[in-house]
Amino acid sequence: MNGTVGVIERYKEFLPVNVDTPIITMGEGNTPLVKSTNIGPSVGCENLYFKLEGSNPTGSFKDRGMVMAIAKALEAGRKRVICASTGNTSASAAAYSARYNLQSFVVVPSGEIALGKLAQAMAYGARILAVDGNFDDALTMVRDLATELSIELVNSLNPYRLEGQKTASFEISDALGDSPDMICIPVGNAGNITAYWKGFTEYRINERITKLPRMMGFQAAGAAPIVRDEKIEDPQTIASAIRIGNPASWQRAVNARDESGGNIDAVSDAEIIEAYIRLAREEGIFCEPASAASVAGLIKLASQGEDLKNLTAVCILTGMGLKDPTTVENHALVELEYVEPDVEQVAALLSKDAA
Ligand code: AN7
Repeated sequence: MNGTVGVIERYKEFLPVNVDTPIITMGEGNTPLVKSTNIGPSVGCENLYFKLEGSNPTGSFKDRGMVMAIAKALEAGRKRVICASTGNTSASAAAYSARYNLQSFVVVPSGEIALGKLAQAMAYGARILAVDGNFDDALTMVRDLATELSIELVNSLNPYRLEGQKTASFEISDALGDSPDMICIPVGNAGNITAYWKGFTEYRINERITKLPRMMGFQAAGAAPIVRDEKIEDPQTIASAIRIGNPASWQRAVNARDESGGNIDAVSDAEIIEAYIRLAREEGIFCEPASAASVAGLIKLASQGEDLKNLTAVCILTGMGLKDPTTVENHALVELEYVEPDVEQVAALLSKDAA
């Protein structure tokens, strides 16, 4: 009986796989590419798709890269892995480590990661170090720790992470039959925009696609070092996943932007929350706030007069909404209506509202 085919098996000809690389998986990749029903038409973009990366095993795109990084760690005989994280990398590292009998250490900015992501790291049994500082401080520390203790670093500084993550652009191209015209993607540590661009360019070289997309990256306004072209000492945004002031793949994201004729812009927290609620209420898609930055960005492009009519655009929804229940509580709260189990009373209440 064949097991589930993951991204390593499916795309191994494009990945650093040799005879000693274990073909591991927990079903990452092959995520839905869903056409927009309401938001696209409302902004004049008839061919808008959402790539639902929240459908990965731990609820974010990180699993595509983590499976590759863990495979290479196993190949090298490593026993322990470490990462700094705004939450999703730690959830993914902890899960794949648990599955393949590695010990995981995750370093998170104290008090700044979404509740569901912390719950995941705990459930998977990671050792969790909450550092008194932000993500950038945590990343600086783990780089040194990894060297000092000879532990495998599984942040996106690990080149295998981006190799795995580039498979998302293969899937999008395979599903659409060619490259889309535009990718809208949130930017934090800037690994994912780098990985997507690498994937599209490799597919183009191998003549799997005939064109390349414009890469449109979006940072949160309070955490927009690439847009402002300077490090942000104290980044702030409601989208905690992308609260990053000094991205590791900064220059490579700039290259992806420039080589693709794209742009990296900022969206405000208000725009992020508006897109987040619209996705849930107009598309039935519940993503996390950072993911909604991609859609906030597309809406911003439309409002600036960008003609989206004849192009195919894909917004990358990087993580799923359940990871961050606090944002729902604070920004999308619906008051519960307490009722008795009495049909007539409830019917009366509901028909009153309908009138
Ligand atoms: C949902 O988990 O950096 O630009 O430590 O969780 O590749 O960093 C997460 C980033 C977008 C930004 N959307 O991607 C981490 C971490 C979600 C994310 C990003 C992240 P990059």
